[in-house]
Amino acid sequence: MIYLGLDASTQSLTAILLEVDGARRSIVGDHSFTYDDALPQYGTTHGVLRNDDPSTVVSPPLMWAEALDVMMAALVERWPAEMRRLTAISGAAQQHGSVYLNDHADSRLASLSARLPIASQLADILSRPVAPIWMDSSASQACREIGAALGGDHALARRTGSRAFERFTGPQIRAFAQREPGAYAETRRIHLVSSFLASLLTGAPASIDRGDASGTNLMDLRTGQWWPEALEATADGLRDRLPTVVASSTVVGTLGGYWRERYRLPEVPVVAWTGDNPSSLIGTGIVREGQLAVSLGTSDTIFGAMRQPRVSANGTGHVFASPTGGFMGMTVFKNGSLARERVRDAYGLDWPGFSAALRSTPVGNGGGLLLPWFDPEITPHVAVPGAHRHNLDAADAAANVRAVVEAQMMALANHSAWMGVRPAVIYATGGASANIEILQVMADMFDADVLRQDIGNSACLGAALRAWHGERLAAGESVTWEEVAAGVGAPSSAPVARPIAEYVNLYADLKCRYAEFEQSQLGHG
Ligand code: XUL
Repeated sequence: MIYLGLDASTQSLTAILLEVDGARRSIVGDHSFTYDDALPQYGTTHGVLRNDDPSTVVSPPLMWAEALDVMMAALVERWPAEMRRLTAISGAAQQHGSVYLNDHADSRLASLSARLPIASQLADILSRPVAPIWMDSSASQACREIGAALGGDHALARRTGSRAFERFTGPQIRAFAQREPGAYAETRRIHLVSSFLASLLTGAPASIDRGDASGTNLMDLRTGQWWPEALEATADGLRDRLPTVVASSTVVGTLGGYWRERYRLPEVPVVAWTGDNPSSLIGTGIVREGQLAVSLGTSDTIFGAMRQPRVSANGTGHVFASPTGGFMGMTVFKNGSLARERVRDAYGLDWPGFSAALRSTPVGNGGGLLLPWFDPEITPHVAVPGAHRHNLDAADAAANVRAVVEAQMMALANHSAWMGVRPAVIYATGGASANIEILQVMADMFDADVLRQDIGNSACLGAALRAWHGERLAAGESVTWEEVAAGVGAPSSAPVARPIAEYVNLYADLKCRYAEFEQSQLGHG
């Protein structure tokens, strides 16, 4: 049986073909491309469009639709036999982004012609030509209004898992309805990136899974359904515009005629798509409480499974519904890979040069600190971007490389303390987990062994594993999450980095100084 997992991240689309044959699982194909390279006609940089205002970050939904076409064509060309034997599909997508469809959308999706590319047939179904994505931080006023209407930050966090965050879909919808009331009135349906892409595959409006619905400030975490008061506090007539919420393992439809005819594919179930972070939880195999994973991607995230929703008192992180039916805690940093690249490029380095700089500099950087807020930051909340240095010469390339990596690891450690987990092991994933020098800083900072997955894209692997789990469940066979997480999803058992006591002690002190520096720059010092 062959399962297709897709991951539509901020910068790229990735696919994994997973074969499950009794107890044996293997990756029989994988493919990835960036939107900038494969679809330059959309004019994105790192998958996004920006203007002069650093708080506004959007992407073209039609680019994601065309990317699905490009991907299916590539998969069928490279793995024709496997694609003909496809059993089910699921996906993961960057979280929070919203796609606004008008009255034409349903009938258009139901009657796509297999002879024409999909994107060319969707040009007039959008009531908003762009989708605000998770990097957008322009909805501050909407956050304040929603928070105030629903009893304040803590009350909102207890109900939905998070206080109002600018990138969350509810505040984004409110900001859109206020700024463009005419376009909002023309909006028939609002999808998350995940449910939009699932709808393109099925040719009908797809439900939103509970994991990704947790990133909206609109779902009641305990009931797993939209929270009526939050819908009302966000925008008029919102209930009618949102798809239903379903458990993550739900089959939301079957592969539509467009894909079957155009690529000669079988009529397979499509399992609900989820957000990339909930999907990574499955892909890293950390389905039990007490384990933590760090994903070093466009965003850096730290997350772990939770049996009961425990929100942070100071509003730092998020609690999401997990695809396993439980919960997950998470903290998110916007200045992830783009900040590492920014430092790499500012000093004319390549990745080997970046690693060499880490090797040549002392642990703790002689006390040199950097707050790498090149973009407005999510954690802690920073509206006006800027990098701040302490004891650090901006001209010293190697010291700045160490400073950005140590800063990111200190922020990950400090701002995940609210989860109350002191892990003996950290599961590292995402592009930058290929860099062993970065993982050594992680091991010393967390005083934990670091395990790395052989498969770098855990969100995509999670999607393929969820396709398997959901398809089997629909067929009446229940595969446990322990079984799903075993084997191909589990990281290799030998740590790739182990903590060194001397450096653990040094970082324990530096983490406090970093927190003080952060507070002083935020104006609370
Ligand atoms: C999660 C978040 C990011 C995006 C990036 O809350 O904002 O991790 O999901 O893909």
